[in-house]
This record gives sequence, structure tokens and C-alpha cells, in this order.
Amino acid sequence: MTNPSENTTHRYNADLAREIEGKWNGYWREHGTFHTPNPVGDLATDAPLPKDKLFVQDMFPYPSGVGLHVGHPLSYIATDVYARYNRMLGKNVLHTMGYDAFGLPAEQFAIQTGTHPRTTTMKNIDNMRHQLSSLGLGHDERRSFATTDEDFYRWTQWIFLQIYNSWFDEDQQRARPISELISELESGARTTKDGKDYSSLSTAEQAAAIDEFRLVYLSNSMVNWCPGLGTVLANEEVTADGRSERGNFPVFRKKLSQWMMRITAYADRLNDDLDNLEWPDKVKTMQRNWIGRSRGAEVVFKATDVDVTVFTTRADTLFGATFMAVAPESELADALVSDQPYDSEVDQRWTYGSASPTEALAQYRRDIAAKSDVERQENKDKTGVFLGAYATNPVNGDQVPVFAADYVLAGYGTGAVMAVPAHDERDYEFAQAFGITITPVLDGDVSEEAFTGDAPHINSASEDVDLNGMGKQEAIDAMIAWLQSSGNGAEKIQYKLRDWLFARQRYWGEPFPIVYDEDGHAHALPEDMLPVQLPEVDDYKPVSFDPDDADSEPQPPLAKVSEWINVELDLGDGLKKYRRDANVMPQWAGSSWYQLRYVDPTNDEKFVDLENEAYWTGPRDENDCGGVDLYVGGVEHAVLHLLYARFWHKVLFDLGHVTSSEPYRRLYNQGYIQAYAYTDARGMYVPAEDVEEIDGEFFYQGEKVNQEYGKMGKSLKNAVAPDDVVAEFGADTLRVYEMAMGPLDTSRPWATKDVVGSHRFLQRLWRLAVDESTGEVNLSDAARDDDTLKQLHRTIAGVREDYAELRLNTVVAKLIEYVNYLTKTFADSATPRAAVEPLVIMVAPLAPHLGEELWSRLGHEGTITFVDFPEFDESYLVDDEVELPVQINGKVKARIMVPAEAEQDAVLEAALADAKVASLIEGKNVVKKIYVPGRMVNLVVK
Ligand code: ANZ
Repeated sequence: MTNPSENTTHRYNADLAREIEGKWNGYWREHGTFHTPNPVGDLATDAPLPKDKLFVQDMFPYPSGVGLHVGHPLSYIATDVYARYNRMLGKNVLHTMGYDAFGLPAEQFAIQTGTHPRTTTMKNIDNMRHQLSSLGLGHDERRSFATTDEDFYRWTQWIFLQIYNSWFDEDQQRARPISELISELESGARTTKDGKDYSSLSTAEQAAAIDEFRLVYLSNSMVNWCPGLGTVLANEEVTADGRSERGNFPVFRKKLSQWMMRITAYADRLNDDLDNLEWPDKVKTMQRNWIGRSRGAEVVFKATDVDVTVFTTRADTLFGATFMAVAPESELADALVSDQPYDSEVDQRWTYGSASPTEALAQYRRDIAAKSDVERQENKDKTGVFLGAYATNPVNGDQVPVFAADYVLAGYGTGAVMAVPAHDERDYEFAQAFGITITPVLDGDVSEEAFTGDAPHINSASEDVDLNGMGKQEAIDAMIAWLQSSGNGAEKIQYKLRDWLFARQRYWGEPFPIVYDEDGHAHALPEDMLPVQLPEVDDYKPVSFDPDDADSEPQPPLAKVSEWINVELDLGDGLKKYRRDANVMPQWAGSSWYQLRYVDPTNDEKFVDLENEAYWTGPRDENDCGGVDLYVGGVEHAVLHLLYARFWHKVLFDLGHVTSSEPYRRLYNQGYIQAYAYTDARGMYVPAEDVEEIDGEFFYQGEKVNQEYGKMGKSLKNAVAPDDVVAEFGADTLRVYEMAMGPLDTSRPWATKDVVGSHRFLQRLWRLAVDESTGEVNLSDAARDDDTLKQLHRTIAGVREDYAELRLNTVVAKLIEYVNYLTKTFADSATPRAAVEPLVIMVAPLAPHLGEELWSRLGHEGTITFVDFPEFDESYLVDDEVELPVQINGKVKARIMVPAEAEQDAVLEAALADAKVASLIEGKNVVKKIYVPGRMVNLVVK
């Protein structure tokens, strides 16, 4: 109850919080409190650097037009709390925030309105910076940048050139400069990929031979072409039914010449080096699955004109291979397809209603062009066409028919399979539909479906090999051994990982530092021609086409800017005419290396100085891979972003540009903030903030609506802006609330009505130190009694451990407990200053403005940021007395307090002397007395 006459002018409330927060924000800015010094360069200072350092990083946001909701800062606050805690441990802490600012939304907006994407992007960044600045995040703002800044993307282009000018040496398992390859080719120490002698080639052939080694190359590869959007899409941007996620246009599979990055060269290292990382197991598993290393064999089936090599993980089933299937769009299909009409005896199910295999294949290709890989893999109704060709099964000499079937993917293995319908579900479905023999070679039931388990082999013997009776693994090994010795195949490690399609037909991205000569050969620009700036244009649209026109070809918007596209350059052999590459890099480019730029953001000689890099991210000992000390972000980036970043980092490492071999040593995935959402009768979301609750039912504009629950965001119309919460309670309250909601790595429901609980905690804390009516500090200089010391030291010990482990919710819980203890204990007297000062320090990482304010009111000069975090004294952590339950015949009947160090005899004596125990055993016989040290006493009585 508040006494109406009570004067609370100096109570900690939203107004006071705002005042305090404005003041300390200003102080930090003015004093550059969070400016973190570097060993060398622009950001170096004269003062010696602390040896201990910490680099904390958030996954940076895309500056979207709608700004932030309270879900975004969850991780930003957590990293800030962690960074602030570590500053108090004396570490040099690097923490800043950038913007991942290339990308489609700004470009789409430009297309609709003609506003330059840079204008939109900068406006959104300003808005986000403003929103973030009110949260008290201790970022070194000198290190902030956007990936769209020219002096950032210049280095993205530079890294592209490093990768382009490298090749992967399989023997050394690392990237090396292309110049070293050229010397090896010239000296004859190495031959070209197709085994030719380099010196016998023409200049153009030599260039082409080198291109085949590069880590960036042009490939004629299958892409998702969306004529309606005028762009190629990544697999993730295509829906399961083969349409563009944005715009819902048809997407066609099409062969196009595209820039690719040879990430597959790193498959083994990307897989094996996961062992060195302090990452959630779940994320490691996702990366391993994505890389998808599997051991199997390649087996050669001979056909009339060509050899068909298949990849199989089940070499043991070779005796059961009754047909073959190849990817319909593969060149293999062209090589195999017969130009003769179908034989009249051919099963009609095999002909696709066509007179000849050539015709059937062409028609089939048209029909499946719009299907996505997922759809092709998952569709149970198998389709295909007979190519009019047969191949020889090497183990038994059987002639098996060869089909083109769309469940076989062009991009995996060899793009061809030996089909074993008895033991592979997809092959089984196909064989059923096409009337093909199903021969079991493992002893299992195949009458209803494929048998995919383990069992002894049957029907698996020829003159050369006998697998009968063997189990799966033994048979696989035996068959591979035979394949190798007979020359019909070999063991093969296969990966699911594909090379990275690295070009987009868009405007708002990094232009390629590549030009083409008049013969169409690509040339990398020299470093001194960087950056290749994006030209100003009036029209941001790629040329789009009739959405159903599968035969159209992409025409990026930059292709239209002829004065930019056509250039005259001297690339070392005199002025010549060139055409620039009109593609731009994918949005993943900037985020693949941005951590390195935070380290040295103003360096205009290098992307990062090696000494600065080594200080911040270098390995700590010979077993350490180095990298950012803590990287926090959503699990949705488990694969692509983190795999691309690791790949680029490893190339830079191989080339000697960085000392760390991994970008992120420790990764942490925060949970999501979720919230109630509401749908109307049509199932449409209505704004959650306008929904009223009446007697447990929910209404929007008088209509009853349904309550649901989901991730906070624009799409569910349940976003809460941090600005509103800050206005109502202050930023420190928002920070404490977000951290208190639950363990950082689990999702948690937002409840605006609960925020006040965190606010009240800060009010109680304030009240411990400040008189609400006078605003004066009201602490005593009294010594702390034993109990208070004990509470304090326990709190320090617990909080230290929790901060270090990012258990920030329990930090809050422990601080609340301590505040409550002090409030109760010193209800009628002033609280000892010595009990409150350490509390103020402990709370400062969470509620930094309040921490600063109390610290200064307690009479300290300057900022609390670098004040030493309190230490604890072990002796206060041990209990003098412990409480023990006393059981009588197995049931707890009483509790006794005994000295923690007490011996067995003394404990039993105390138990028997307890009044309650004594009355219960009176007149009975104690037949057994048991003491479990530190745990309990057990008495057996009769
Ligand atoms: C014969 C066989 C018999 C197979 C059997 C499986 C079971 P993972 O483990 O994912 O690497 N395969 C190979 N290339 C393919 C492609 N391009 N498109 C679709 N499927 C392809 O899968 C390897 C298995 O997937 C291979 O082993 C092959 O089918 C199929 F009882 O060969 B198997």
C-alpha cells in the first residue's frame, strides 16, 4: 500500500529512467567509453593493451524498413551484458554492430518507386541505429559499417579475387596461389586436369586449362530460372511445388553459364574441423548432414557407345541391379539415347507415348523442367522414359535397360544409378510402375515394398564373386574389393555438398571484378582497379519475361547500362575493349568475412592487418583454431552462412592472410521471442495490440478472434516495438526483463504485462541506496554482519559463474534474491554501503545506466564500465550448519540442525535428542541407527 502522503519524487520510474539513460548515453558517447584499442593502425593507442581480450559478435541484421521488434535485441542485449561483464574482469573487449545491407527488399522497393536502394538502406540503418542506441548497447561505433559501404565491398571484391586467383592442391589439402600452379604446369611437374602437357597448348588453351583449377569458375550448371522475376534463384528460394517464394512465379530448371565457388574442395576440412569448434551439437550435425560425406563405390556398366559409371552406397546389391536410370538432363542421357524408333516389343509403359527414344526424352525434359529437386525426390509416382539402350552388369553380364528418370539428380554422384528395386524404395516404385523384374539379393520380404534392412545375402554368386550368406557390411567390403581388383569400379567417398552458385541477376549487390575480352574470355581485374562501383541507373528491374517462357535467358539490370558495361582498359597488354560482368554477388558474400573487418575497420591498405587479426582472433595455443570468441545468432543460419564463412576463412588462412583457421570459435544460438497472435474468421492475422480480452475470449473490432502462438514478427502481426517498452519503463527494465524471461537458448513468450515485475526489481534496488523523498543516498557505514556477508559472497560466486556461462536469467534471479534479502534485513535501518556497492557493480552489466547512476551517486568518479567485478571469499560459501532429515522406519519425521563438520556419534545423539523424535520413539526399541553423511539420519524402531 502506498501512503498517499508519502513523498516519492525521487522514485525510480519511467521519467527518472529516461533522464538517467539520456545522461549516461551522452557520457559514453562523449568519452568514447566503448572505443576498443587495436595493437596497430588507426585504432591503436599509446597505452599498453590488456593481454586478455574478448571478441563478442552478433549476427548482424538486415536493415529492414519495419525496424526492430523486441525479439531482435534479445541476443544483442545478451552479448552486451556478456561484454560488459568481461570488461569488469579486465579484458579488452571488442563489440560492435554492422548491417548486412545488400539484398532484395531495398531493390524491390527501388523497382516499385524508383528510390535508389542506397537511400532506402541508409534510411533503414539510421532508424535501426537509433532504436539500438536507446538500449544502452556498449558498441564501438567506430567499427560499425554496412556491407554496402564502398570501402567494405571493395574488400569483398578483393577477397573474391584472392579466391579466383587460387586453386586447391589435393595433395597438400589447401589453397595455393594460381601463380604457383602455373610454374608447376610450365615445369611439367603437373599436367592439366585432362592430363595434357601444358607447354604444348595454345595461349587460349592454357588459359582455359588454368581456369579449370580455379576456386572460382564459370560452369554450365543447372539453375532455377524464374522468368517472371527475371532472375536465377537459390534452391532455398524455390517452394516445394517449384515456384518462386517471392511472387509465386513458375521456376524452371535450366542450364546457364554461372559463377561457381569450389567449396566442395574443402568438404573434408569443413567436415573434420567441426571437431575443434565450441558449437551446439545440433548445428554441427546440420553442417555434417549438409556436407553429407558417404562412403560407397563407383561401378562401371558398359553400354554400346559409352561407359555408364554409377555411384552406389550399396555395392553389395549389384547382383540385384535389374535396370539403370540416369538424370534426364544429363549429357549422359544424350550419349545413351538411341536414334532408332522404339522396337514394337518394347513395353508401352516405357515409351512415354512417343515413337522414338529421342522424341520421348525431349518431351520428358520439357515436362519436368518446372519440377524442383525436392519434388522430384519425394514424388511417389515415378516417371521416366526408356532410352532404347542397354548396359552390362559387370558382375553377372546381364543386359539391363537404361532409363532417364527424374528421381535421379543431375548434381549428385555421377548422375546415374544402378537400380536395385528389391532394396531401394525409389527403385522399387519405379520397377512397379514400369513392370521391371524385382530380384531380392538379401533374404527379406519384398512382396509389398523394398527390403532395406540387413540380412544374409542370397542370389549373389557368380564365378568371380560369392556374397551369399554374408551380412550387409561384409558384402559391401567384399564387392568393393572385387570391383577394384577386376577393374570394374573403385571405392569412392561422395559428398552431398555442391559448389556454391555465386551470381545473381540483380542490381543491389557487389559487382564482380571481372571483365570479358572480345573473344569472351574472362579476366580478373587487378587490385588497383577496385572497387568496381555500382553504376547509377534509372531502372533497377532485371529484364523479366513472360513467366511461362522457359526458353528466355537472364538479363541482369546492369547489362542495360552500356556506358558502364563497355570499358577500355589496359590489363598489361595495352588498351583494349572489354565488357564488364553484369551479375552481382549473392547476399551471402559480405557476411562471409565481416568479422575480420570489425577488427580493422578503417584500414585502407589491407582488408585486415595481420597483427590486429592475430591479436583478436588468432589461435591461443597450438590446438586452438582461433576465431571470434563468442558469436550469437539464430539457428536458421546453421548451414549456409556459417558454411560459407568457414569456407572463405579457410581460403584466407591457406593464403596466409589470417592466422586463425576458423572464423567462429564459439557459437551460441539464442531462442526466439514468441507472442500471442490472433486470427479472424477468415484465418487472417489481426493486429495483436488491438485485441481485447473479455471473459477469457478475444475480440478485434467487436468480432471474436482466435488466439494462437508463434514467433514474434511482421507476418503474425504480433510485433512489439522496443521503443514502446523503453518509453513506458526505460531501457534498463527492458534489458532486465528480456534476460530474466528464461534460459537464453530457449524460446520464450513475450508478455507486456510482466515487464513491470522487472521494473519493480530495479525500483527496490534503487530504494536500497536512495531516499525516494529526498533523493539523497541513505546508506550506513556500518560493518556487514556475518549473515549479510554470507549472502553477498554467495551471490557473487553464483553470479560470476552464471555470467560466464550466459545463464543470464539466473543472474537476475540471484540479484533479485539478494536485493530482497537486503530490503527485508534492513527494513528499519539504513543498508550498509559495503553491502550495496558490490551489488551495484554486479547489476551494471544488465542495467548499465542505473549502474552508472548509482555508482556516481555513491560518490565515485567516472564510469563503472571498467570497475573490477567483485571477488568472493570461499570461506563464506561453506555452511556452518546443515539441516538433516530424520527418517523413522523410512519416513521423514523431523529435521535437525547440526554443525556441518559434526561426527556420526554427535549427529545421532542430536537426532535422538530432538523433541519430536524423542516423543515418537518413546517406549520403543531403536534397532538400527544409520547416518548418511551430510544427507540424513535413518532410525529403525520396533
Ligand atoms: C544402388 C542401391 C541399392 C542404392 C540399394 C541404395 C540402396 P546417399 O547415401 O545419399 O549418398 N543415388 C546415387 N546417385 C544418385 C542421384 N544422382 N540421384 C538420386 N539417387 C542417387 O545415397 C546414395 C544412393 O543414392 C546410391 O546407392 C544410389 O542408389 C542413389 F539397395 O545404389 B544406391
